[in-house]
Amino acid sequence: MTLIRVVKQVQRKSLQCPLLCRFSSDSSALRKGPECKWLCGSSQEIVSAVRGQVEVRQNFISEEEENVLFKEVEPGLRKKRYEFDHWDDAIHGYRETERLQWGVMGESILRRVRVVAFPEGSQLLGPVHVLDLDKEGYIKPHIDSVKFCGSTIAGLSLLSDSIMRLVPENNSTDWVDLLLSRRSLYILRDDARFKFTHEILKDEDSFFSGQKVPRHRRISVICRNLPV
Ligand SMILES: O=C(O)CCC(=O)C(=O)O
Repeated sequence: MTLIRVVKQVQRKSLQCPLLCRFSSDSSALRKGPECKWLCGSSQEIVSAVRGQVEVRQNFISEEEENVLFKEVEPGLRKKRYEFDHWDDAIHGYRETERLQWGVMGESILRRVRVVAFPEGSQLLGPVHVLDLDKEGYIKPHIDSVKFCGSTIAGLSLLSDSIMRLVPENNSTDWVDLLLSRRSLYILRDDARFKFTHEILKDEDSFFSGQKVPRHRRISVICRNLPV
């Protein structure tokens, strides 16, 4: 995994504790916001800090489009084994590939991603990164390499819901959770991408606002821009 630099792996208390999630469900400010369906955090301040720099577009692709992308990437992934044993890897239980050429429908989905996610004129990393997480797999807290990736990361989630957690690099007690529903598109920009670690929680820790979010096998299709 060349694109990811693990910056820290912090031992944090189990954050599925309903008390810690109460903030999101009790806050009338958040309850009124459209993003409350997919954004919660340890405090109002931390949620405000990422607002505008994180976005989840639920149902960004249809079931048919999910199937098209799955059929494109599955044959290549199937040739590889899930990797579990590298203790120092940022990812546990994964296989991955990169894809430059897509079929007509795949290409048109990716065009839509590029239009909504990246600043106009942004130079994009050519190959699209495809990451297949086993049901037991998870991604540890990391910040993507600033050498290889620019200000924006955009990913489609196939096959499973999951929780992406962001933690400020300089304060590991605060956190923000994004509910990445199956077929959604998430976008991380600027400080949310540079100053927060991000991770995908393992199934046993996968809760949103106190509600269990079962994590199955999950494939993400991730686009990035280049550093300026
Ligand atoms: O699977 C995902 O959507 C997240 C991937 C990730 O953390 C990364 O590529 O930096």
